[in-house]
Amino acid sequence: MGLVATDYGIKEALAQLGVIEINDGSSTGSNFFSNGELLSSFSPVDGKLIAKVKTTTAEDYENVLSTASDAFLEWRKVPAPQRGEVVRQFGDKLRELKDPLGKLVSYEMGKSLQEGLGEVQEMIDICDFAVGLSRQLHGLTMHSERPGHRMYEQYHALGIVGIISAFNFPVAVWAWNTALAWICGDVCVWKPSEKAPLCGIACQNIAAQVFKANGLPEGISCLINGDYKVGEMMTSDQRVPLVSATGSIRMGKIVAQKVAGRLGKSLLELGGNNAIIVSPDADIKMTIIGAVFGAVGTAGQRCTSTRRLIIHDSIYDKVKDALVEAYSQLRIGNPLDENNHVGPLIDVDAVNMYKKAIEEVVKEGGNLLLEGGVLDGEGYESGCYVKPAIAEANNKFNIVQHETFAPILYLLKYSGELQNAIALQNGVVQGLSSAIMTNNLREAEMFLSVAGSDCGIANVNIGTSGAEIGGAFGGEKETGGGRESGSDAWKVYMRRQTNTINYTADLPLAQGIKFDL
Ligand code: UN1
Repeated sequence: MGLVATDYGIKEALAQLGVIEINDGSSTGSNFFSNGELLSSFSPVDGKLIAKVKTTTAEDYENVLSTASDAFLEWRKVPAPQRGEVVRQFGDKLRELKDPLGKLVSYEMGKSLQEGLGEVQEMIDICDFAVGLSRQLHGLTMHSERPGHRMYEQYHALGIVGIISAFNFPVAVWAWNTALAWICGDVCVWKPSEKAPLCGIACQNIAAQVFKANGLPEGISCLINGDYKVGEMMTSDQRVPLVSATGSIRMGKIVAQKVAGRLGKSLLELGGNNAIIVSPDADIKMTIIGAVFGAVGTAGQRCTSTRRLIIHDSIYDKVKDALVEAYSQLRIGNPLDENNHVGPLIDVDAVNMYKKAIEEVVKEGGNLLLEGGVLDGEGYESGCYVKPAIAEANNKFNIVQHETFAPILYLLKYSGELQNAIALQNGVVQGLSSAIMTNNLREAEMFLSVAGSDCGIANVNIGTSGAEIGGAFGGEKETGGGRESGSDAWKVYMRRQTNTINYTADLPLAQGIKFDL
């Protein structure tokens, strides 16, 4: 079966993105060395096979690595602001191709078209950020304790950066990594999720065009495909000094141990279990908007999705009723149709996990306010569309402690002081995103203080998802501790060197040591 022709213009989008079908039944694009078994990409939107791509064998991987290594030797010599110029052009290409790429994201992954376009916008934004940064890779200077000496530090390119990304942000997370890594002088080898391989090929093609137009080797950007075994080739490879991995906590623990075992660096963006605290001083209307988007946006498949609402008992019933009412307005269906709010889950496995989580919460004593369920019938043929669920639950429930990548929201009640809500919010192993809805300055500041949220992201009067690229993105505890995207996250993509220069004719030793011959 060939590339699927649908009403949504996917075939045209794939053509615009240079994803082509070749006569052996696979689809390919630029710089694609893979010759392994075919991997099928099905759309959760309509269950149809979109295309097949070849996976990367051990031999292919060796080719990729030597291409990347050669490209690095050239790329690292290009001055950083000129690397920034190339990233600027890459951002411009993304602007040009925003529509087809956003559409492909939506069709291959299942998020709404608006969110697909928003994801491409995140790519564009990180490119702009990286362009500015390419003139700001600053190190510090220090005063030496020795006369006639100068001390300073500089940042050098690290080498090959391995990127393992997840299906839920099939293009943006790659861009957060590559845009920074490229201006830092690194080259990237990317293993996209096996659930969204066409997004990978499309992005690779865009990067390849830009490198080619600048007379630069395409190996600055490399693509490998397949399941976790392909990722393992990078985690155990000494030639890859940094592995940036986004995905589950289970996956992250394996990657971290493998990379640490060879004393490499890893940057981990793992699961979240994000809560919004709703204080008695919350604006209820804002709370409902933030909570609903956080819980059902991307069908609850963001690592920043809102999983728990921690509501003060004095307003609990009011919030609960408003929430149930808001959920009744949600339209579930084809994400390419802009009238719908909630698209499908990524695949039937995800649907099964959603069903299991709902069973679990009931078994543990939870009370379903909206019991969810899988939709069938016209438009729902893929079997991946589910109804968002809400359950009154307890933070101690095993299922509440776990991240289920689905639109299931747990309501938790607190009474008395804000500190009680903060204890619940922090009472999970994950530490990605958190929020408080309050108009009380004391509560807001307390939530942000050292005794407040223990997460990497803590918001006031905003939901848990939808972080901007300008801030460092990532979380604490089992979320993995990594920081990507904005602020000074670039530093992890470089190696720091401390330089001391003696411009005298003497050789005094530090720490006052005398060693006269
Ligand atoms: C993710 O789900 O892996 O903050 C990333 C957000 C997005 C990124 C999410 N900007 O929701």
